[in-house]
Parts: sequence; C-alpha cells; structure tokens
Amino acid sequence: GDQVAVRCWHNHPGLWRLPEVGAESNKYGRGVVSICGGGVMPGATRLAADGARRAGAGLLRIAAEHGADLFRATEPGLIVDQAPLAELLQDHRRRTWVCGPGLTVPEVEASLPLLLGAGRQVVADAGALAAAGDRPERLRGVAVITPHAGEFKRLFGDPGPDRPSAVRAAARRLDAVVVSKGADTLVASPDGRLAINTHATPALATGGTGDVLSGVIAALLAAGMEAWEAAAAGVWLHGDAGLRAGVGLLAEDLPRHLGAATVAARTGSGE
Ligand code: NPW
Ligand code: AMP
Ligand code: MG
Repeated sequence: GDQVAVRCWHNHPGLWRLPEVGAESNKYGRGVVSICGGGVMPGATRLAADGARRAGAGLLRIAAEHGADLFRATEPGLIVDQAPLAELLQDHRRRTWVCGPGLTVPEVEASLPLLLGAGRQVVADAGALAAAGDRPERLRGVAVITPHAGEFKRLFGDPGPDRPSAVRAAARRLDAVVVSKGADTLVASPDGRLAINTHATPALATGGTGDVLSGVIAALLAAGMEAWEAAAAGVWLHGDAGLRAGVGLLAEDLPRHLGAATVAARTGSGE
C-alpha cells in the first residue's frame, strides 16, 4: 500500500545507462521495434517510427494492412508488413510494439488485445489510451503508458495538487510504468520509483511531439533497457532534442537531434 518509502529523482543521464553499441552490434541485437500503423493518421505513425529509428532501433517495422504504399514512398528505411497482425505475431523477434499514435479506438481494439495476448512489450499512447476510456484496467499488461494531462485525467481522474503521488498510484494500479507528460514530465514505476524531468522546452507544446516520444521509449525497451529506465531516459532524450531543435520546432525536427542527445547522455554532458 502507501507505506512504501518513495524516492524521487530529477531525471538526468546519471540515472540510467544507455545500451552499448559497438563492433559486436548488429541490427537485431540493437532491437526490433514494431508499430501498429495503417490508421487514419499515418503522420503519427511516421513520427513514432522516426523517433524509434533515431533513438537507435536496429529495425523498424510498421504493421499496416492498408496504406502501405504511403510509407514505402516516403521513407525507404521503413519496413511495412501487410500481413494480418496475428500472423506477424508468430515472429518472436517482433517483441516490442508501439500502439496508439494516429489510431482510432476501433483500430486499437483490433490490435492491442492481440499484442497483449501474445505477451508483447507495448508502449501505449494516444488512441490506445482513448480506447481504455476511464477504465485503465483495460491497459493491464502494457509496459509503459504515456498520457498527456487530458489523457491522464480521463483514465485516472484529476490528479489534484499532489501529482507525484497520483502518478505513482496510477503506476501501481496498472502495474505499468506511467509517463505523465507536461512541462515537467513524471515517470513512475509500480515499485515506487519516480523520476521528474524538467530538461525540456515549451517549444515541445506542438502537435506530434508525443508521438515521437512513444517511439523513442520503444527503441530503448527493444534494446533491453528496463521499463522505468527506458521511459526516464526516453523522456530526457526527447527533451534534449527539443532544446537542440529550439523555438519554432516541428515534431518532425526532433528525431534528427536524437543522435546528439544520445551522445550528450553518454558523456554526461547533457545538463
Ligand atoms: P479539452 O480541449 O481539454 O476538452 P486528444 P491529441 C484534453 C494524433 N496526432 N494536451 C483535450 O480536451 C495522436 O497520435 C497525429 C492535449 C483533448 O481534446 C492521436 O492519435 C498527428 N490535450 C490523435 O492525433 C499530430 C489535452 O485531452 C483531450 C491536454 C489525437 O491526439 C498530432 C484528448 O486529447 C497528434 O499527435 C494537454 N496537455 N490537457 C499527425 N501528424 O498525424 C487536456 N487535454 O484530442 O486525443 O489529443 O494528443 O491531439
Ligand atoms: P502530446 O500531447 O502527446 O503530443 O505530447 C506532448 C509532448 O510535449 C510531451 O512530451 C510533453 O511533455 C511535451 N510538452 C508539452 N507541453 C510542454 C511544455 N509547456 N514544456 C515542455 N514540454 C512540453
Ligand atoms: Mg499525443
């Protein structure tokens, strides 16, 4: 219950260690990220894909029974799988998924239960949070959720004045890492760890930046980071990329700054 002693950390590169990449690395070892695509807003799928690829995913696959040509025409490095999802889930290398950005509720209802039923590691955002409505239990089994203030309130109710406690309670209730996005972003794990990230910029308050974040976190999960560390690191890298992109940034500008953000995190020069 609430007896657990809780520590809070300010999010910083010293809190987590990014996966090593070196001579022995290959694309599968760096991690495969899959994204549920083919929805009504393919732009959001692409933003998540670019976030994941620039954060180091070795391979990026979009599951899209429809609209595959759109992705292929615009981004040659993406792999688009048109087979039914149940078939794709036979491949156990497709372990880590993003579900929700750019998807409507029916699109999520056709995919998320299959992912969870197959025991996949899921980052749930946007449409996946909308599909759960005010019943967060429907998300049980996901690894990480990334609600903005409106999505958090719909799922868990008003956090009230003590947002850290509310976000920690949400993580315990769901048994998942909860990333409560905002000007400061709180990252809570079910075991009570709480990181607070203020390394960001108000310029991030523009459409699509959250979609990029979901991909970044998925890439770090796919590389083998533990869920809370992946989420905290992903939020920091995303904020750092925002600071590098600067005033007037577009969501699509963020991915190209993730390399420099990663270098800064590795060398601890990012604060
Ligand atoms: P209000 O106005 O307070 O009553 P949405 P979304 C409230 C895709 N995108 N930030 C507010 O309600 C996403 O992936 C596609 C935001 C709001 O109406 C999703 O699939 C893009 N909202 C889909 O669009 C780029 C806040 O919460 C409601 C809030 C919709 O996602 C853009 C629910 O939020 C976009 O990412 C806050 N801090 N506080 C593309 N290029 O394809 C309260 N609310 O309407 O589900 O909003 O995040 O735009
Ligand atoms: P979403 O609403 O899902 O597109 O996510 C928006 C992203 O931008 C999240 O990562 C937020 O933390 C970030 N963000 C939004 N507003 C601000 C702000 N005023 N200052 C810093 N970051 C913000
Ligand atoms: Mg969003």
